[in-house]
Amino acid sequence: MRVLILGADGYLGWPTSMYFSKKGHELLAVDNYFRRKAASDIDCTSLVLSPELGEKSRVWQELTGKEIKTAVGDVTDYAFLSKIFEEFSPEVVIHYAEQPSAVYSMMDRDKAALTLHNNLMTTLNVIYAVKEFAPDCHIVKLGTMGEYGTPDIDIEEGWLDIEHNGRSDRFLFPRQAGSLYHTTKIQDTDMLWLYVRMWGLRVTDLMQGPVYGISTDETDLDDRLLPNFHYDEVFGTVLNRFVVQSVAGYPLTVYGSGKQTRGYLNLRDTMQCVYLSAMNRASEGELRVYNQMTETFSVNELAARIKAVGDRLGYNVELNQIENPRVEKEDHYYNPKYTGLVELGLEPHLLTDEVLEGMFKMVDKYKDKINIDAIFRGVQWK
Ligand code: USQ
Repeated sequence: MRVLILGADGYLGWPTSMYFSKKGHELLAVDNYFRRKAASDIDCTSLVLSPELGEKSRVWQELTGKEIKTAVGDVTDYAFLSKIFEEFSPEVVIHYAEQPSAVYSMMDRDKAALTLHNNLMTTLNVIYAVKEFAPDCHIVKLGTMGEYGTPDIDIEEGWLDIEHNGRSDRFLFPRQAGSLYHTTKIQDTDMLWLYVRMWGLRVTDLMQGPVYGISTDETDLDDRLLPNFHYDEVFGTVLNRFVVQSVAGYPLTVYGSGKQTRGYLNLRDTMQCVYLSAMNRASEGELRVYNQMTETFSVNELAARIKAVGDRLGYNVELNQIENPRVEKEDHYYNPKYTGLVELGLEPHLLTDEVLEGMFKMVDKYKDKINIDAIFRGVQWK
């Protein structure tokens, strides 16, 4: 398949590019290095600063003999994206080209505006480019479990059948986001659903929970192939942060009561989920939604698991319950369904002690690069 990956320099984008390439697909990996620049502007660069796309692709080819074509440019620039679609004619586009941090989107008005503009314009441009240049192309879009929020009812996989005054219909599951970033993902979904109905597009929307992990089979080949891995307050996800904090001897930053529960998944499973979605195309005129996660944990459960493994490895992990800088429910019901991707063939890599040990080992190699000041700055959401 001709596979176009947008946002290919990111934590998920680069490992995904290698995953598809290894399986023999023709890849075009695109990025504008937004996250590298944004992170460096606020002094929180990745733990491992991987080479830029062209160099990573050269290393990949040297080690595997496989080619990943690359292009540097901004997906909000429709002329740039049109040219990419016209020349490459993708059969599937994996759309990761978004500002991915909830915290970043809540820092100030400029970052809120950038998040809104970037995320909505990239999605709109992908939709138009597909219609204009590759109408049969399947759009695989990364959404987030955070679109649903934490409602007091079970979370279905994308859709809800509602009976009202004796009649019934099927609607997108009610959404209520916890940040402006999460709101842009809801708006993306609404936009995709509109154009699925208008133009018969094929779309898969993946509602992903927080991802953890640093390596995949492909990154294991050479450290220059490692993904951009963030542990700072703005761009790092909680489990990755806790492992880095443990290695740095920084007490784990448990926000509020620590009872906040989310659906997590291993980086390796993101690869599988995206791949399975691409190989099993949505039908014409279908918006298919999967909840992309493999198990649920509260923050306290994660902290306890990491402390147990860290202490056994000799790190003497401490916990610090701090006032929650975010506005979120701390004690809530959480019961999402997530069977769709398993039905497609997902074989989950669950969070075992062995997985955590692997992460500790990897982070320890880069211990000297940890910037303590980036770990917690207390961005207030109020
Ligand atoms: N948390 C802590 N301490 C920390 C960091 C986070 O207690 O040091 C808590 C948060 O308050 C939250 C939970 O851990 O309750 C998860 O936070 P997170 O930073 O790992 O995840 P979040 O900000 O929600 O965003 C991440 C990704 C985003 C993705 C989302 C999935 O950055 O791209 O969409 O996870 S979800 O959380 O399901 O919305």
